[in-house]
Amino acid sequence: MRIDLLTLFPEMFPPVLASSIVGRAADAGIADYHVHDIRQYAQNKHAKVDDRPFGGGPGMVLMCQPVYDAVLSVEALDARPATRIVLTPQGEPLRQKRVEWLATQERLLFIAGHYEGFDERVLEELNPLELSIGDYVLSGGELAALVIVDAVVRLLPGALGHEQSAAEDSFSTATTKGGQTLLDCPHYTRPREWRGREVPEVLLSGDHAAIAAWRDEERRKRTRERRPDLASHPASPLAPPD
Ligand code: 6GU
Repeated sequence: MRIDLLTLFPEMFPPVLASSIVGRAADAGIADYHVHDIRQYAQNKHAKVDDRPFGGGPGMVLMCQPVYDAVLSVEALDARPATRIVLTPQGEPLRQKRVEWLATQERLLFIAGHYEGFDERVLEELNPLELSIGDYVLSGGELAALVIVDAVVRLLPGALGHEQSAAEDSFSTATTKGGQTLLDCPHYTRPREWRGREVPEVLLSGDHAAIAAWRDEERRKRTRERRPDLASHPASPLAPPD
């Protein structure tokens, strides 16, 4: 998968993209990342990319021209069509289903804005998928783009050492089979006792059926207690009967 990232703060990306699973995926040739500075596409001599909002108000608005020229120039660097993604708190709230769909695309192009946002007309012209990573406000789309890159790249074949874990974690396809969504169960490792706290006995029993049943019950209990919104989803096994 090719991933292009357009930003006014290119220095935010390399350390994250070189680390952990996303870094290993790049080393393995599973993903390649290309970071581009939108300011390089400014046409005025001060490399100005933002301006005051028509109608007044606080903050600055990202101008159409540098964003549009950056997208078209970057897209021309590779023949594969890009799925365009704009990061904005006004976007579709990101969920694992969308992450799974993004992982099927051959090329993703992220456009991160800062200031008060984009001129609406460049969004109309580019018609990107608009995504939000949650109901809180970030200073810019960069961290949101990195969150999405991480969530997508770990799903690419070969990106995780052990292919089972992507299918078993919270919100994965496996945990949502039949439309069910459950949180993950608690995990333990050595020592068997720590500060007086014991590992649940069943996990030491070697009884694989009993362990699976315990984990399933813990997941249901946690979901009910911590995320009643998931538990009450119509497709949830925790939802009350109709
Ligand atoms: Cl995608 N961008 C910004 N600026 N803030 C956010 C966000 C995105 N998602 C949640 N908050």
